[in-house]
Amino acid sequence: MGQPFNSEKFRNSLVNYLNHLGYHNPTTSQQPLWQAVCLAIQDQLPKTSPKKAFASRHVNYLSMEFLLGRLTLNNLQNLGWTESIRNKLQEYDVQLVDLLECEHDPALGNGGLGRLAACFLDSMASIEQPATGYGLNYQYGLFRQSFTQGQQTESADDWDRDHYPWFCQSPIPAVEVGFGGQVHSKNGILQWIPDFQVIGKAHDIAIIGYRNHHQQPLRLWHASHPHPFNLKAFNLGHYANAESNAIEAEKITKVLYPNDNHAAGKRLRLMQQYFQCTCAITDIIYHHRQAGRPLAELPKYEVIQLNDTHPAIAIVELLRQLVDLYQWEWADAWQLTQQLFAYTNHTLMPEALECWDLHLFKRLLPRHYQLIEQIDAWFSATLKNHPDKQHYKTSNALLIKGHGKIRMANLSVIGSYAVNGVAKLHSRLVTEELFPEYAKLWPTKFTNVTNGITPRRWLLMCNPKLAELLNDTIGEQWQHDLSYLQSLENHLDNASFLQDYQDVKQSNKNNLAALIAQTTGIEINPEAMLDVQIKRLHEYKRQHLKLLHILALYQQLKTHPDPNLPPRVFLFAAKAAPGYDLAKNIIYAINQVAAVINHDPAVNQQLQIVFMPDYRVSLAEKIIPAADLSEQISTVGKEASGTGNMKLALNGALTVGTQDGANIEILDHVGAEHIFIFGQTVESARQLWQNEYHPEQILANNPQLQDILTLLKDGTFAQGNKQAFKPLVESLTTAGDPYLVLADFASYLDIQNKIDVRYQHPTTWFRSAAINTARCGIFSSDRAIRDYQQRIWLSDAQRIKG
Ligand code: GPV
Repeated sequence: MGQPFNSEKFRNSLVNYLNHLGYHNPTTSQQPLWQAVCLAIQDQLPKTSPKKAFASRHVNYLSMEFLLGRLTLNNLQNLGWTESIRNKLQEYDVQLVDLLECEHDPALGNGGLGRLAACFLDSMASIEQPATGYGLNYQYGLFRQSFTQGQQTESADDWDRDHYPWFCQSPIPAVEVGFGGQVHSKNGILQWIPDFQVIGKAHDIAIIGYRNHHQQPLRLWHASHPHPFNLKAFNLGHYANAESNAIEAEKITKVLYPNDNHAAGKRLRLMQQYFQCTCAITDIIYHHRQAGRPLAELPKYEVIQLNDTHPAIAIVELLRQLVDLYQWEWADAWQLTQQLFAYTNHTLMPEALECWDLHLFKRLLPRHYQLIEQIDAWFSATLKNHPDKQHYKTSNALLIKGHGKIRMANLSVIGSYAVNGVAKLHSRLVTEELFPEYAKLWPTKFTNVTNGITPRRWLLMCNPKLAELLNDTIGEQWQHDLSYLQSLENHLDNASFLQDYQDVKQSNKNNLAALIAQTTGIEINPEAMLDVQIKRLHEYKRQHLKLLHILALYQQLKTHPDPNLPPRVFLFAAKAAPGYDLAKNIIYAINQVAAVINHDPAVNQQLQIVFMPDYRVSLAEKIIPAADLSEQISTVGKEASGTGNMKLALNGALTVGTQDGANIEILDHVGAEHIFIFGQTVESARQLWQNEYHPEQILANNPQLQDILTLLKDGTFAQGNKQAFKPLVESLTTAGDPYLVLADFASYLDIQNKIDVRYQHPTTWFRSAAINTARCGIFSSDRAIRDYQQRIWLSDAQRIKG
């Protein structure tokens, strides 16, 4: 049930806003019109949600990233107002579709981790799990990407946050956040006197539930300085310094760090983390006390979910506030803290596990450093009578003094009552490989919650034609409960349904082909198989394995033309972190290979390669509904879950994937005939690594692979430059191929041949595609949130009652 829409009120607000913005009729330029439309819609939203009795605690979801994507259509759709607004705008000769393109994606996240947070907010609002999201209001989001002669070029992502119309007024008190300074002892009481302070101001975005009159805040903090202009410095003639404090403070929320699965270890990043956590903890305590509740009851009403270790310093900040501001006994404060926090781990990659340099940490947060030493001492004390205590102390210490580091994952496990991984395999590896000792000490602390995706954005909104076909075939119930997609199974032998399903895919492909032509100038064959790999660029995600496959086909067609090979379009979209040279070299290599192959008449009727620049949520929404084949080919054990894999399968792409992350669960649900699995298992890979892996032997025994590497080394794709792809070639050879690309190459080619054969039988292919849609309901983020409720968020009392 949607919310009632008041057309007259909308018209009046719209005209008012346009006047206010200085435009006097709605047929004016599109950008201000889009803003006015959003503001006029906001005017109709109730200011508060109806109060209900809730089954579970209020969730505070702390994340450094929320990769929201555009909100306008999402909000209209969740409110049930799309048609009314579309019609109203048509009265002014304005097309809603055109207007929606005016919105610059809010890109306050890097990839999977940030997008998961956004899906979770949508689900929590939609299933009425009370929640507040806490994050940062970055002035610049993830960089924009373009290509210059095949190389990635970055530019700043100014999303014009000061005029973003989906922010709403939030009467939240500002927060003071201190940095640096010293800890003094006064009459036995410790006092932290920071060197400087910044002010955190809250900017709320309303997260609107699906057709349920429910909304709750995403609270993003913006840093500024209490005295933006230093009058004293100015009067003393220090003109240049008069604004320096303000500049320093503003820096904190200037830009999102562009690293995915990689810890930068920079002071400013730690400042961002601490700033965000202090604002969130202060706000949580403030609202709890406003409700007239004693502090000791915090864990009865609230839970704080940490989205990886980036906000882990919140654990220490809560402890600090209880001890220093509310004069609690240390032991009581620590006990309460441990009842409040839950930690989600999103990676096992060593370079992504955050470790802070002790000296940097101590200089910036001297009081927190003391508290961490006390937590460390508490942990040692709990091990006092443990038989294996020496081993525990060295392998699990929070502070590794010898190395001068603080390990944030260890802090997160020790400070939380629950720890989860994000797919079954990953959660198993969290206990077996990452924290085996903790898992032995506290076996009940560890659990799994497999990730999910919101079906509102990732089906209903991005694939309206498939949504309509589903409505016509099985009714609309799937929109509220995605497990209803199962009833599609009854239609799999219905030829006309399968034809409609195939027609939807073709129509989505035609639309994407037009977009590709417009953005890259490449005219793809819309009838070809559309094979997509869309995700951040990372060695472990193995875009270079895909490149080797393309080169194998190229070489095969050049030497033995084969008219029976079905045509394919290989589509990539990926950003590389600006400091990640090897990832950038892989982008360059793909672009250079594309330039040659796309212009070679001997192969370009069968092979086309497109690298779409500037991968972002709004682009994913256009690619996913059109894809035939979904590449999920990470090195086993490295991709914690993946969520693009779920979006693509739900929209009827068949997966080619390794037994990694959530691919394994997709396999379990869709069945082995409807997915293409290849490569090493976690166990066989573990053996390879343990017994010293020898990629040079694989190479020596595989002439095809040798020829392919020669192509990359002999300048064929780089106007004769033999060094162009040196980093890429070295990673596969002299650097020892740490991501097992060569180990999986043969089995990858083999499965790709099977895929070519299968694609030549459209009825079986599209039946499998429809089966993927039917069986992926489990990957709704509504299900994931219900799992969090059951396994983590319900208080003990609620669990017993329920
Ligand atoms: I840690 N993830 C990410 O996008 N950025 C990070 O910094 C870290 C993890 C991702 C994982 O790589 C994905 O496998 C996973 O699906 C996603 O987080 C959400 O859990």
